[in-house]
Amino acid sequence: MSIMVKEALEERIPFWRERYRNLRRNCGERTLGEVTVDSALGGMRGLKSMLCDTSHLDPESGIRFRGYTIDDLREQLPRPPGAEEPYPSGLWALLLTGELPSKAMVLDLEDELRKRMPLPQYVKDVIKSLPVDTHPMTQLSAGVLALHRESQFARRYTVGMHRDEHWEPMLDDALTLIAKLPSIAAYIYRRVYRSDIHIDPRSDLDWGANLAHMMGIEAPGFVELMRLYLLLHSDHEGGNVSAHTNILVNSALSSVFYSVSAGLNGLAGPLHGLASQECLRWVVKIMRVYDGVPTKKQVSEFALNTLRKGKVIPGYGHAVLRNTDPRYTAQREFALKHMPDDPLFETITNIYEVVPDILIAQGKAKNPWPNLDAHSGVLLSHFGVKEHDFYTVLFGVSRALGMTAHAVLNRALNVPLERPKSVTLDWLAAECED
Ligand code: HAX
Repeated sequence: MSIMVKEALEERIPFWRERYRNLRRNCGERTLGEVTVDSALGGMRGLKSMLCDTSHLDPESGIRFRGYTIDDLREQLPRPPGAEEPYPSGLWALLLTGELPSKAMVLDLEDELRKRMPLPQYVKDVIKSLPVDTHPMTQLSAGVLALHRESQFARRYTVGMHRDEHWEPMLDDALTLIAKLPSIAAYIYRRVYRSDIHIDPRSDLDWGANLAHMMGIEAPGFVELMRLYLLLHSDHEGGNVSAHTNILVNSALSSVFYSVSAGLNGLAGPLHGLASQECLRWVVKIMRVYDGVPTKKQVSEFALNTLRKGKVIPGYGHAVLRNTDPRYTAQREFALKHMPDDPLFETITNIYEVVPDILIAQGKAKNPWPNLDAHSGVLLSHFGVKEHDFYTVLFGVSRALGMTAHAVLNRALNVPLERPKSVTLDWLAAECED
């Protein structure tokens, strides 16, 4: 493998390693914050206790990918000829290398991904061995796990490899996984919802466009949506459930196939990535109950009823964000351009105007504003992907860009095994009595 992304990493890794070593050597004892009883009991919210260089989440303004906003990237990343949205693979190159890639670097990466795209038969067989009504996220996670057979990292580790070389086969595996993910996702889609009739990738299409093609969704605009979607869902710092799970598992020197599969299992939870399917279900249900686009009063009635039943409003709230998610806003801009009159879009606009006030009045959610999952399903549904159970699979394909970048970079820095200290309730009670 000799590709430009690898060369860029080879050039930058010595600098990053020195910085990492110096920080540990010179500031290792510096305190970054307090660990409170609430940290231990409340899901470690806000605890600054891990490294993630690919993106940073500001509670007010949202995500920055290597310092760039979503708008920056939509403007500055290379695009396929005539396309509105950039190559998602360009975003991956940015996450990995820390610098905006040239068009030549992205095309080089696209070539490498294209070569590795075909799916081995045994992966299809593993997926096929599951009952067809198995949740698509289970099928995705199983398919990714099965790919561990391809792991160059595992092979070289068994033979014996210096730890400073770990990142190279990790990158090789990351390329294999990212290349094959659209094929796995499309295989599941066609298996479950399209009579098990499959579509081969095309050699003239980029990674994002091939996903749309292999799913068989020909609606104009869907390819652009896929490129935007794959960019927006890719990375959200290191502490969210999927990213953190991947980092934790990878810290044991498990391959990216093991660690990303584990991360995907976290993404499959309704408080995380499954919120995208839950959200669209909720929207469709309101429209069914009120026979079309609901008025704001009807949305309010419906939302209050959801809360009364002790459920959350899907797509609203966030563990870190304290404002409307810019990923929601980017999708809203896309909808205003491509589907302003779609009744689903009108409905979520009414929801956006009503739900934050309801959550504020309820006084529990720290963030009453929408996250990206509040919008994504409406866009997918507009272009014909109406199978809600599948939405988190697309999220997973995108999130793997971030997860694999974390794995490669943490191996480059030789970040050690994660092993926080747990405490018992008795220990905490005794501590609090002092
Ligand atoms: N509807 C109703 N209640 C909500 C709420 C919502 N959308 N969001 C938060 N709350 C409640 C919490 O359930 C919690 O209630 P209790 O005190 O009774 O336990 C309280 O408000 C405080 O929660 P918080 O501190 O504001 O939120 P957390 O950091 O604990 O949780 C969540 C963040 C995203 C899980 C939460 O806001 C939620 O459940 N939202 C709905 C599901 C959702 O949209 N998930 C996707 C998030 C984005 C993401 O990761 N995508 O992959």
